[in-house]
Amino acid sequence: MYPDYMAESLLKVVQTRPKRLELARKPDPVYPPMSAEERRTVLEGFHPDFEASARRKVRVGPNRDESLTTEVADLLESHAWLRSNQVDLKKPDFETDLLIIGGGGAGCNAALVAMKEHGLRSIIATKLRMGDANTMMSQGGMQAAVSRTDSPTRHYLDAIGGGHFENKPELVRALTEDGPGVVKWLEDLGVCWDKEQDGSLKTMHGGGTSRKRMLSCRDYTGAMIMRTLMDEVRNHPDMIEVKEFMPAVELIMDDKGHCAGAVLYDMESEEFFTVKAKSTVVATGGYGRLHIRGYDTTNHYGATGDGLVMAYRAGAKLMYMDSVQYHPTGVSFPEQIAGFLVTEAIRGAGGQPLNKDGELFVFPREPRDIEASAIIRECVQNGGGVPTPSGRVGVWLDSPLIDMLHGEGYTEKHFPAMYRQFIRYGIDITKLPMLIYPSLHYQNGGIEINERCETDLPGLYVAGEASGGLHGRNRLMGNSVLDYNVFGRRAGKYAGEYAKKVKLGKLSLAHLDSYEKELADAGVKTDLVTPVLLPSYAPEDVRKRQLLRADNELPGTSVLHNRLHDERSGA
Ligand code: MEZ
Repeated sequence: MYPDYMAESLLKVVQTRPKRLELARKPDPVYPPMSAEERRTVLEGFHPDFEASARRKVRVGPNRDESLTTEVADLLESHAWLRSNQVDLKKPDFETDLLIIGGGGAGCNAALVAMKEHGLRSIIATKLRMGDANTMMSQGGMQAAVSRTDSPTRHYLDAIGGGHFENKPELVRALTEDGPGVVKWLEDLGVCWDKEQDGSLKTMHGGGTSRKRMLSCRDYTGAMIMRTLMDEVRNHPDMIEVKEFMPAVELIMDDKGHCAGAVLYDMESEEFFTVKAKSTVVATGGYGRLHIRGYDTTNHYGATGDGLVMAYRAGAKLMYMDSVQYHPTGVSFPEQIAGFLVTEAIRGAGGQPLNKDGELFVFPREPRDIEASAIIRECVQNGGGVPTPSGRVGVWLDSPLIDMLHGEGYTEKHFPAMYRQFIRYGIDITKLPMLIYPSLHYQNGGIEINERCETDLPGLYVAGEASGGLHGRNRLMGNSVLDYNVFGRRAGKYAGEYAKKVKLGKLSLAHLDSYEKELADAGVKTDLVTPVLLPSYAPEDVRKRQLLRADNELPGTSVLHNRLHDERSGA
């Protein structure tokens, strides 16, 4: 339930509703969409990427001297868990055709296609359980041009416009042209898309879409897709081996510069294991749990940008790592679920963002970066936000309008996840608005790929949120769900083709030593050891005690014991 002091503001929402409802029933926009100039002004003034300390130059690696998001630069200027002499690469613990790092949607798609198209075996190594991924958490839908009034070309133009015309065109072309085929692939595997009475696919609008293009499974779209892909992977244990709680901590190269697998860390036994693979797919997702600029996040617990740092140390170039997506509508209250996603489909269905006086202050379906910036401006500059008991702030998202527009019961039927998320805390979103604020949602950039998911490093493929270039500096809703399916499948196809012909040389971790040297030469001084693996939510005083316990070693080295090395070196 909302605290009593919010009652006055809630009353204003009720008072302004009849007028807003009348407007929403007309074909015209409920609020004037911004001009290009207005968009630029709000972005530069209020998007967190434009804050003075949001970016800094990275001092090492393939993107040296480029301005990156500060937290990403910190992540890249960090020590590895391992040095080359700590692991014996002569006798790898496991060998496979494809090593797939990450057990979300992209990774599962890659393994399935490598098996179905090439008859190849994969190991999926994942930090938590298979499906513990942002894939599982996406709600509102997947874009694909399937309706009679739509086409891949229109989808292409929307995606490029949303990305401020900076997207890599060949990637957008692959995304939009493969879209309809992905819808069929998923349906054939068992995904139950929402349908109209006549059996055709139901489509909705999302921010920045010129046609209704959002396919959904109510607001459990990601859960439905992930469950289906996982079932299919589990159906083939002879071809796809899943190693859970075994994150990769470093890529292995060969002496010819090919990527040749990875070192895994068994979180239960605390041992390192080596995997030799003909090709390697990084599908580790994004970095929401880095809590960039202190923002809450919609992301799952494991989203710590592990693939970025491993690939970067090995020499892969990153793209657009100065750009972060804040979802306009994360939960601001109840604070137990602060940052959780409130799907954009709520605005697609007619939900309106309102200030503390119940007034609309932005067109509800501006592209994400614009919408988020307008909400921040309303709270920070205009004083239009509603404070929460613990010092957060938010604006209302008027959800009761949805049933008024579409008929009683619509919200509970089409947004069951959202309804449950709030009713647990005594807030019935069919009767009361939600209090929301932007929440860190997506890594717009990532490891640079081409349309075959290839990186600068032969044998290293990347798919899904870990990759960069597709979305430019702003992704539209539903394009990430399509992204991990399209490029997960492509990674399986092209990494498979490569695996069939490559001849690997001698395995090596020499790049780790070179990177350490580069850090020293650049004068970088840091305690940070990465990949982060699990984010720490311990407060400062607890952290200090943890450091003392570690006997002043680098934080984390006491946690990760290199038993493999100890055993092999007889220590
Ligand atoms: O693409 C997304 O980020 C998505 C589907 C999120 C949402 O608002 O539901």
